[in-house]
Amino acid sequence: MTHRNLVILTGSGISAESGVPTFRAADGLWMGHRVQDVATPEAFARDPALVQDFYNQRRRQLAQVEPNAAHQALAELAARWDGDLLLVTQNVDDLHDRAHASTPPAAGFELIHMHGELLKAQCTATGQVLDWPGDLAPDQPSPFRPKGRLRPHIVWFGEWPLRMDRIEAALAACDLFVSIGTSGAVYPAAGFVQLANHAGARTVELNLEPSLGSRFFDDARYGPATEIVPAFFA
Ligand code: BJW
Repeated sequence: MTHRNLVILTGSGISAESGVPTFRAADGLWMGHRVQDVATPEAFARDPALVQDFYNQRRRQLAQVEPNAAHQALAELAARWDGDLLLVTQNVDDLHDRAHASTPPAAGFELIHMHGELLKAQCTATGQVLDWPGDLAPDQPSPFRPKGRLRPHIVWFGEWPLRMDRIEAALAACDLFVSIGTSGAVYPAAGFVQLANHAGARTVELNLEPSLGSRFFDDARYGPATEIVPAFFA
């Protein structure tokens, strides 16, 4: 069967071989902090210095990593895909963006960062988003009016992921859904496979090991993303 409407979901496993740690490796510890202690609105209210520092450090680390063969394989797929291709990433790094910048995609392509982007900041008063202006102080003033503070442009636990209407519409219309490098532990992304199944799509998991939702997929390939992603889309 020839597929035309493709939705790809990626998680931190696709960036692991670039040197970006996954979330649930090392017991969910991130530079000594439990992710749930820093990635919440409550944590930002309680200890903005800790939260801003956590994200400032992660932004700086991004400068030291590069897209890998899996990001590149998706960029090459997007360049030749003759249909709709929605790439939804849970990752807040910019490795997909960089891969697609060097291999421009065809017209039907769109990339959505559903959990936000490390290289952007958001005004707490207006919700406006701007490019990261450099390390953020705990009470970094926003340039927008009415004046708020700047926070990381990150979807924390309990907050609504971005562009969900667009993502759900694409899932309802897709005929192929491929999930890459995600554990299936965090909703709503973990439920996308069932929405795609409901739409009648073929569903495929590409991961290092079976995810929590592996039983919902029609098919799977297990191994490092830099090997199985280029092979699957060859
Ligand atoms: C490799 C590899 C290699 C490794 N090659 N593979 C329904 C049921 C239960 C709970 C909920 C529910 N609906 C909502 C919730 C609550 C919550 C949630 O899901 N909690 C769970 C913990 C249970 N969800 C939310 O709060 C979300 N919001 C929401 O639902 O809004 C609606 C709402 C609003 C208000 C009230 C109620 C509902 C928001 C979730 C935001 C997620 N944020 C994070 C942190 C971002 C900030 C940051 O980066 O600092 O996003 S959490 C973290 O997990 C991060 C990731 O994007 C996300 C997913 O993780 P991922 O990418 O899957 O990583 P890992 O580490 O888990 O897995 C890596 C995988 O790669 C593994 O399988 C490895 O094997 C594999 N791998 N090396 C290939 N080389």
